[in-house]
Amino acid sequence: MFCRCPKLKKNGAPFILLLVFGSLLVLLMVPFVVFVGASSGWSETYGGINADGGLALIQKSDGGYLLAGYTRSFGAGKEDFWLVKIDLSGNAQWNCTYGGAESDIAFSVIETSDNGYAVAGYTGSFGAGGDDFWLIKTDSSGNMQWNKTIGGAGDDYAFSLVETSDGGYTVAGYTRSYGAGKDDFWLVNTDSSGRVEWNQTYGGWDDDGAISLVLCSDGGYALVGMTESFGYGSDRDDFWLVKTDSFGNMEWNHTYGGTIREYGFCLIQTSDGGYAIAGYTYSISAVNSDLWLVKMDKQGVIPEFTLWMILPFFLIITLSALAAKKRIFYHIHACV
Ligand SMILES: [Ca+2]
Ligand SMILES: [Ca+2]
Ligand SMILES: [Ca+2]
Ligand SMILES: [Ca+2]
Repeated sequence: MFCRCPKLKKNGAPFILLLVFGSLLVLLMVPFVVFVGASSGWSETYGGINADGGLALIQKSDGGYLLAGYTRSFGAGKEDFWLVKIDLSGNAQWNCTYGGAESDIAFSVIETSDNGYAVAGYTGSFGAGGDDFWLIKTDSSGNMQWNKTIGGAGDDYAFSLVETSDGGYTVAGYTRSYGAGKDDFWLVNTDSSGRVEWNQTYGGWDDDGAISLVLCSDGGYALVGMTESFGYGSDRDDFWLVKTDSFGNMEWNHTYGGTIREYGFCLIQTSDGGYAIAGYTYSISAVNSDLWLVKMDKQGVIPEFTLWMILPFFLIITLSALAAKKRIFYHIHACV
């Protein structure tokens, strides 16, 4: 089955036991229910007997939530894309699976301007060979309106997507089918029906993988991930930030990292027009890896500790030294 929207069932227990213990619990927990009802917190699990996971979460304009990820419990085989719509109290309102016999995993979801959803990830069930980008468009109830595979003979993985101002979509990830060698950043733009309008690869001879994509305030794009082609090179992965214009032409790029491994996973454009990247670092950590947050300016530059910053301290120290020397001179002169 290609697309299913089954009803989620709670894991079963004998009805009588549930009735007895349920009644006792209700009596015992009345004070707690009143307390919990007054707060806005809750926790819920969603899934079946096999492995199921959430990889993306958005809050909807109506205040509910949409989870995207994968399910091995439901669907057509191995992992399938899984969307779960949740109300404000954590109740699953509907869920849909999308996929075929092989592994299909959703990494990113957005609510679209028509109140539907666009989902990006990869599919091993369909496409041109290996894994391919898989872009799915649904209505507001999760019913699939169209889907597109994008890729070549190698493995191609989509991790992030945005809706463009003309109602199209731009998807980022990495490709082994095209580019300069091994994995390359891959940025693909489509029209509102998922037809590819342009695509660009960025990378060198070694592995380069984009994870996060931002539609920038100037209409261009910023992508972040890791590179082994640039920076410290092979087996010493660095954060790699690539800035492009609105057609994916690279404007500038920067690597950030040290002599060991750094992976950049999350990217935002900050309110001052700069960028911030979160990921992890082995080079600049106490033990093992540390979370690493890097803030840079509009050109991707981390401001250095420049001379003008230390100039006031230098002047204060010099003047203090001169004043001290003068006091000593007067002291010696007075003693003679
Ligand atoms: Ca599948
Ligand atoms: Ca492929
Ligand atoms: Ca490469
Ligand atoms: Ca590194």
